[in-house]
Amino acid sequence: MATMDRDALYEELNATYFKYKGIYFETEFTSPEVIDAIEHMEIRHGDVFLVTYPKSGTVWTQQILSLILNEGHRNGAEQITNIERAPWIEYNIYNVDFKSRPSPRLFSSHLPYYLLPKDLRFRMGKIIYVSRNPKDVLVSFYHFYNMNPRLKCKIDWEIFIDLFISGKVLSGSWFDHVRGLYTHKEDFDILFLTYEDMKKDLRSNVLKICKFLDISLDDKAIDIVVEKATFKNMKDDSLANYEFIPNELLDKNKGTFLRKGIVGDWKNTMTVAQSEMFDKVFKEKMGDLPMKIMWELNEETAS
Ligand code: PPS
Repeated sequence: MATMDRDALYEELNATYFKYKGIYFETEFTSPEVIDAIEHMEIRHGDVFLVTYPKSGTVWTQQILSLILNEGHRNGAEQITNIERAPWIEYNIYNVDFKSRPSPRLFSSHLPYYLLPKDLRFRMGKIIYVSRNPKDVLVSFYHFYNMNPRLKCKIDWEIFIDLFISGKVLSGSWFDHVRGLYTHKEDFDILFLTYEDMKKDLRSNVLKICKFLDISLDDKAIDIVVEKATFKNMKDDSLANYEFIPNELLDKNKGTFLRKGIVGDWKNTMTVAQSEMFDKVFKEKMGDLPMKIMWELNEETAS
């Protein structure tokens, strides 16, 4: 497949995505009206919102939350995909009727803090925010963009780095997204998790989620959640891994949604110069926050 030059790519991106309130969205699956309506979405006590920047472990956490919240899912009795269990509020592609869903409702969103339902700011529902080190997000996002059947040419890696750093990608800037939720955390009932910590010790993160949601599961049930949420088991489980999504939405001839699932894959893709440039940008944009980023992990000691 041919690689696109910068101008051709910008033209194609403009045709595929639209920018609204500072954020890029997929034209085909949402609209400014949908985004505006979200602000007034009625929130119930007990609602759980999984909020992430793309490629940060959303589907992984959807799987974990589905397993925690639904015993039927845990024992395999319910053949319901994660996308139906935890529908996207900004991309409701299956037209799920949010109002008729029984509590506790589970939703997913890549929206920045300022576009989330207003009631969340009054601590009506709970937010679980998962972040991932931005170099791995960048690499994962790059592969994901190249699985988008609506983009006709392969995107150049160097150009994609620029787009990512300047926030000209779906869901906007990683830096703004993470900073936004982090610096407004007092407004929300929120639990922060990281992809890397989940890789390091999945069980303790499952327990953390249960505690936050005030759900008590016995050891056996926790073991099942952990087992069904490993990378390997999710990859083999078509309900968990988005394999059911048609190629018109995500071209699986060009890759798999559950790609590598590791910490530190950026080292296989970024040059030393690209990594150093990224470190500089990271320091400028995030240096004032007391955030610790795990850039790599010894996978042998991980769960
Ligand atoms: S999306 O499109 O924004 O919803 O993508 P998202 O689900 O947030 O992120 C996709 C990446 O998460 C990896 N993934 C996992 N890693 C470890 N363990 C499990 N169980 C798991 N499930 C999904 C997935 O492989 C993507 O990362 P990369 O680096 O591309 O492999």
